[in-house]
Amino acid sequence: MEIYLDNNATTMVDPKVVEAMVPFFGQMYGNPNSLHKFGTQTHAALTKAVDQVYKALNAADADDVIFTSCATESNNWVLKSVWLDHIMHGHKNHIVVSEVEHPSVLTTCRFLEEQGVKVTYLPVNDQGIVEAHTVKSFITDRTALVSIMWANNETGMIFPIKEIGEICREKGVLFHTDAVQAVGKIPVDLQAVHVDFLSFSAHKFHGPKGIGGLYIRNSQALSPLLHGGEHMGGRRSGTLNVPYIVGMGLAMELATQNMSATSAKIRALRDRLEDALLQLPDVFVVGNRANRTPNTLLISIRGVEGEGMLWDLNNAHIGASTGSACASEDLEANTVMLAIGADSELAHTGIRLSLSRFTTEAEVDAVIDAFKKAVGRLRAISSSYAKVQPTHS
Ligand code: C6P
Repeated sequence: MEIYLDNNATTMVDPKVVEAMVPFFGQMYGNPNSLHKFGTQTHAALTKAVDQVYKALNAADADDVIFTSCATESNNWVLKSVWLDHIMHGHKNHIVVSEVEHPSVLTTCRFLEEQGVKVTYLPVNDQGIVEAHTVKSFITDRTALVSIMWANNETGMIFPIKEIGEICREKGVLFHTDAVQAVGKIPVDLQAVHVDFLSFSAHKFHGPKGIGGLYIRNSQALSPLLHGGEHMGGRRSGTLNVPYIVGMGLAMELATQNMSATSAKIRALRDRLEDALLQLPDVFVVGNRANRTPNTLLISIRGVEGEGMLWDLNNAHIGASTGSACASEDLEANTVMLAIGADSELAHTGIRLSLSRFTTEAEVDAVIDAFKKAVGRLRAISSSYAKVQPTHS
């Protein structure tokens, strides 16, 4: 049995989504901007997908949703265009983000710092989230943008987006949220929160890779990142990727319908896994599970190097990760664990287990067994754990 517990890195495309996409590669390949029959066919499919996305997010208007190639593009677009529109050509000079944002936000901020922008990286509390009052205390009259993720990709911890949005509204500061790990996992209702920009990515909710989007409240002005033709009203040029957009529309609809029942099932499996692993000595889970996305668990096992654990799990046909997939080759300590104050040794032991609606109870039980065996084997050869072991033997 092959078991995939790395769904925060990417997900399997739902077979129903694949089926819906296939005709748009072969039979219906027209450019949706063309006026002939080939174009009108795909244009209709595009309109349906826009509808599926804006309804799933409860956006006020379909024109507020723009398709991009991925969330990395959406995040770059917001940060760089706010810099262009409000910092280079305005009187503001400051952006506020959390220190645990995804690299697509943090690396863009480093680039903007090189251009002279002042960036504040907000600290997180021991739960790994930024508190709303912290955001408030760092906003100045020169702050152009606050960008805080809705849910963290490594811990699953959910940030107080509603409160932060209210603070930004009161202060007259633009608010962006990277909702990549929230959309499709927890309710995201754009009329219940004050958010100016929101990024999402289809491959996190059983849609295809290489397609995402940016919600722009009231279609407000934001300079394009890609200049060109009149696609998406000239806001994001480039011929529209119809098969992928069709796939994302359906994937979002499937992920958000019956969400409470689906997430209750995923949560029950995640909690079963977490409870079983917490029986082991010297094991810690980051963040209170009530305020976490239902599918995520970041566990730290004293004395067990994360990479060693991944090796053993991989040999047991289980796919997991030590954290963000885009940082997994550098063998660095888990950055979120360091941010919440874990020592460097512990921060090298983090393992992220992320479930999906396709995860089964049998798979969870097999992971529990494999995990226990791996912990026993790896601790037996761990010199650092040997020092603490007498208290547990
Ligand atoms: N996180 C992870 O293993 P793309 O791939 O560009 O559509 O999404 C980037 C991205 C942006 N924000 C958050 C919060 C994310 O989690 C991701 C992708 C993966 O955690 C791959 S690094």
